[in-house]
Amino acid sequence: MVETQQCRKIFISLLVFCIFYSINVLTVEAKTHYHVWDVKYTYKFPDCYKKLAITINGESPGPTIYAQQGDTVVVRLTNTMLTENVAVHWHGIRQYGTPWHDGTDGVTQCAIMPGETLDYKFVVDRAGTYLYHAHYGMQISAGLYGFIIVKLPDGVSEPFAYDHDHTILLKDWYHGSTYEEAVGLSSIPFKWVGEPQSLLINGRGRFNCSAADTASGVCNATNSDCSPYSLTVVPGKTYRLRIASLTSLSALSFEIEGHNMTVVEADGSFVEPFVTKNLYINSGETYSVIVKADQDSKRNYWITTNVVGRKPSTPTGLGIFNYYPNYHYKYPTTEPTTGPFWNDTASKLAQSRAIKAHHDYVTAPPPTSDRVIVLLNTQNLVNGIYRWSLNNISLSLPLTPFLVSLKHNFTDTFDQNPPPDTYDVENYDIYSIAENKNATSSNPIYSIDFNTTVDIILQNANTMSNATSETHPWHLHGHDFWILGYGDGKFNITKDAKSYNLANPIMRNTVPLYPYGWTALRFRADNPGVWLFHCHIESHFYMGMGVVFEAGIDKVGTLPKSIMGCGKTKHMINP
Ligand SMILES: *[C@@H]1O[C@H](CO)[C@@H](O)[C@H](O)[C@H]1NC(C)=O
Ligand SMILES: *[C@@H]1O[C@H](CO)[C@@H](O)[C@H](O)[C@H]1NC(C)=O
Ligand SMILES: *[C@@H]1O[C@H](CO)[C@@H](O)[C@H](O)[C@H]1NC(C)=O
Ligand SMILES: *[C@@H]1O[C@H](CO)[C@@H](O)[C@H](O)[C@H]1NC(C)=O
Ligand SMILES: *[C@@H]1O[C@H](CO)[C@@H](O)[C@H](O)[C@H]1NC(C)=O
Ligand SMILES: *[C@@H]1O[C@H](CO)[C@@H](O)[C@H](O)[C@H]1NC(C)=O
Ligand SMILES: *[C@@H]1O[C@H](CO)[C@@H](O)[C@H](O)[C@H]1NC(C)=O
Ligand SMILES: *[C@@H]1O[C@H](CO)[C@@H](O)[C@H](O)[C@H]1NC(C)=O
Ligand SMILES: *[C@@H]1O[C@H](CO)[C@@H](O)[C@H](O)[C@H]1NC(C)=O
Ligand SMILES: *[C@@H]1O[C@H](CO)[C@@H](O)[C@H](O)[C@H]1NC(C)=O
Ligand SMILES: [Cu+2]
Repeated sequence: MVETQQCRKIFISLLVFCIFYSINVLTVEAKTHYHVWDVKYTYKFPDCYKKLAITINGESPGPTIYAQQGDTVVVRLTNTMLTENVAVHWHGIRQYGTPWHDGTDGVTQCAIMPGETLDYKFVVDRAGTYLYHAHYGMQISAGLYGFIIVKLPDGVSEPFAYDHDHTILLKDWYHGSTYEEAVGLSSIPFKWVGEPQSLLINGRGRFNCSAADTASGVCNATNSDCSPYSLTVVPGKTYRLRIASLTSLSALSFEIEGHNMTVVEADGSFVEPFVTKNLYINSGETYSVIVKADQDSKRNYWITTNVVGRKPSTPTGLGIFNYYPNYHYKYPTTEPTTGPFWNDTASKLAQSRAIKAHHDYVTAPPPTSDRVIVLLNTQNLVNGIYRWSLNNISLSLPLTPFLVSLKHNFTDTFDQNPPPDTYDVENYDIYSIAENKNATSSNPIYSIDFNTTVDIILQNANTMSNATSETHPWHLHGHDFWILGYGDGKFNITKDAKSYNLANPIMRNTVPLYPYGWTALRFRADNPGVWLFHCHIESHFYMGMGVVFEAGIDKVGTLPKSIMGCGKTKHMINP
């Protein structure tokens, strides 16, 4: 009875919603795509091991959003989790004109509370391969993630040819709860999340169930959730594979046994094509590669993904590259490929450097910048808690979202002292154990003059453990940046700025910072709003590894009330 009433209620609201938006559609040329999402916890067996996953309409990964350049996407998201907020970020979508729908808890909105609904609405202004994922707590780890695929306008084609287009989403998977992980990270003594139990390819992996777990039903090797991902190919055909990673921690290498791939797209930009045996991919990055089904078609081949950058203790993630008409679950008789050495930073750096803008699609960066911000990445202790900091400041999100505070001139909701543009470059030894253990946990912002050009130098250093420096994939909201260069050791502006690639740098939204190295970026602050720039390793961001940029706040339109309701915005919504 209760169920029937609920169904009717949902159906009626859906109908009203569709009619309402259909009227809107008639007045514009571009299409509008409506999605109705129910976000809730569901028992899943992605690697055969039972886990409560956050699902969208029952699925993890969630449904792929398809659209064409210039279209509008509307997602009506209802939070059906009983005790947990949620916010969803549209990763790679710049949100021109709709900075309030970037989906970043504490930065651009108040999180959606249990039982509440929010309509996200934004234009996908550029073709390419993008993502969506939770941006609240550590919910990516719990499985709230998926693809956004934006096609080119009719009659326009890519600078490469293919017969078929497929998506491959990579994920590391933990059996523990995200609550336990989050509490461990902020406890004394510190408890690290550790290496993941499995690697998933399109949400599917395989954990080696123990007899006891099988007997108790916690692990079930015959559950259909964990049947392997199998990509069926027709001999002689050419495939575009859109490969993306939304790992919580792991950097990965991806390969298809016996097949090379040609890299052609990165984060929505066309790449000057290059051939490789394996693709390195960090959390938050997307690529398109071209693969030809041109090998012996009497057998199948392994699709494999491995942890790189950290000493792995996670088994290889496996899928099947299936030549038609072989049985799609026929395992190759060969040993799965093991990928490159996990510690081969030189080959990762070489591949990063090989990624340049396609010669017909170069967008030249401004030749100089108006401001240089150098961000020293360190691990610190704040009141005895392990944190990550940038120039001694570890980001703690405010109760009131920055966007609302800035638009409404609140000065008591976040730290008003501007954060430093650099660190003590002369005296800081990036190779020794971090000494400035006592960093500050705070939430100041970098205010950028609208439409000026900013260089960001990410400077890596030793962590609080001896002889250790980690890889951090940095992601910028609201913009693409030009990648001007990567280097080893300490960045020296007089020397290293001379080696910048200003001729054909790729534009991306995510870039790795390698151990003991630096990465230089340039972007134009031409998107009015407040934008997060952060390490895409979920636990690192949770531990404060991010900064916030503001530009052109006076050009931001009236904020919708739907993003309010928390902190000082409570009084701003009418009951
Ligand atoms: C799975 O675990 C069992 C022990 O529980 C071990 O004997 C076996 O070799 C493992 N299989 C694989 C493929 O790792
Ligand atoms: C394992 O999963 C299969 C398929 O879903 C199901 O039929 C079977 O009952 C499950 N086994 C256990 C022990 O739960
Ligand atoms: C892959 O590329 C390498 C280097 O270009 C080449 O030596 C190798 O033969 C290629 N392999 C296949 C299967 O095409
Ligand atoms: C990588 O680690 C292996 C051992 O796992 C070691 O033999 C090798 O020297 C290391 N390579 C580099 C480049 O550090
Ligand atoms: C905030 O301050 C700016 C500049 O002083 C002013 O133009 C604007 O009207 C103020 N906004 C509000 C909501 O008070
Ligand atoms: C960071 O803290 C250290 C140690 O307290 C200090 O020497 C250094 O000047 C600080 N750096 C910045 C950018 O504030
Ligand atoms: C840490 O720094 C804060 C100010 O940032 C200061 O109040 C506190 O006393 C320092 N603690 C230690 C142990 O140095
Ligand atoms: C930003 O500056 C560039 C170069 O001066 C100019 O072409 C562009 O129109 C400006 N954009 C905005 C939004 O003001
Ligand atoms: C730190 O590691 C280096 C290289 O492994 C080693 O030579 C040195 O003795 C270590 N120092 C400490 C304090 O453990
Ligand atoms: C930076 O490079 C310049 C030019 O190579 C050199 O003169 C200077 O000493 C370097 N600075 C540092 C701090 O290494
Ligand atoms: Cu990081």
